[in-house]
Amino acid sequence: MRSYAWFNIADASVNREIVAGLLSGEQLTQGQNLSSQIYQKVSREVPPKPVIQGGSLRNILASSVVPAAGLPQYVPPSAAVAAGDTNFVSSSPIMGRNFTIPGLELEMVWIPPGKFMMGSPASEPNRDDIETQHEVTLTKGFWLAKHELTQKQYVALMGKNPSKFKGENLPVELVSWKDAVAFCLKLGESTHTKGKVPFGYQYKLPMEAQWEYACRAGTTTAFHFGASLQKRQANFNKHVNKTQPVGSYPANEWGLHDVHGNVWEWCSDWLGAYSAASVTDPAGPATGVDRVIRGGSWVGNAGGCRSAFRFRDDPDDRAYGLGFRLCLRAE
Ligand SMILES: [Ca+2]
Repeated sequence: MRSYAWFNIADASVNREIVAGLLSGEQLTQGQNLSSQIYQKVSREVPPKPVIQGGSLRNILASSVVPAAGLPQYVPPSAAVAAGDTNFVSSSPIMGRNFTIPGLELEMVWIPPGKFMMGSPASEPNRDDIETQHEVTLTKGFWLAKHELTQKQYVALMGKNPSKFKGENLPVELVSWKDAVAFCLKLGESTHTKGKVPFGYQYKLPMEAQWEYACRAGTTTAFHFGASLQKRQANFNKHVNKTQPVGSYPANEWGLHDVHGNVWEWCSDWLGAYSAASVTDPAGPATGVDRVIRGGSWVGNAGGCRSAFRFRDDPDDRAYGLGFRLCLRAE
């Protein structure tokens, strides 16, 4: 094991060596932690190794697929499986690493624990009163799908396609909250995933706070892109008048696509009022009438795509601008 002094996050060449050591299983000492922001910066230059041992990468976000000198080429799980590598561990979730759910080719992005300001400031244009800004701490990392769930993935597990706009890589829509929850439960019982998740973790819809935290990806502006939303950045406002294949627009800083627009995304929470006080791991009210939906859609305007914007729907309702994004998270 090597010790590392604290390092300057602006100097990626220094960090490259440190992260390369970490990826080889070495540990930070002296109680140091590599923050997600630092790792985000470095991980763009240093790819994760396809196989790691132990938990030394916990709380580190591994998202890069860019090769760097002296390190193994990152191999997508699907390619490794195709090459006969049945021990490819990235097909199972390891904390701190992205992984792909085999069978569905569903890419899951590790979201590190952290703290952020949920809601919108009073100065934000088009804000609603129910967006009271408050500090949220998320104590546990989780995985959120890189994309909205596609029709191909939904059909592979559920055997039917309810969507209005048909296409394998279009987001599934016309799914109720109960349909989305049923998908998560069934996935958790499938041979691809059963017994392969960290203790206490389950496939679920994201909590509203997790959704906004991941959508913001460290930003504080109305959109993760900045103060405004352009039609080249997201599918909204009927610019193309239908859903688009997932990933057609640029990702946010944490690698998530279409958190603004395309289809609304069900969250697990009942809609309720925010507290102005700081909260930890908020799961929403115990009871309610409508479930939270987030992120706007191809139909709606930019204001409804804001990171803080909260919308709602009856858990039995279905709409052709409403789908969901899979989450693997603790209770
Ligand atoms: Ca969306």
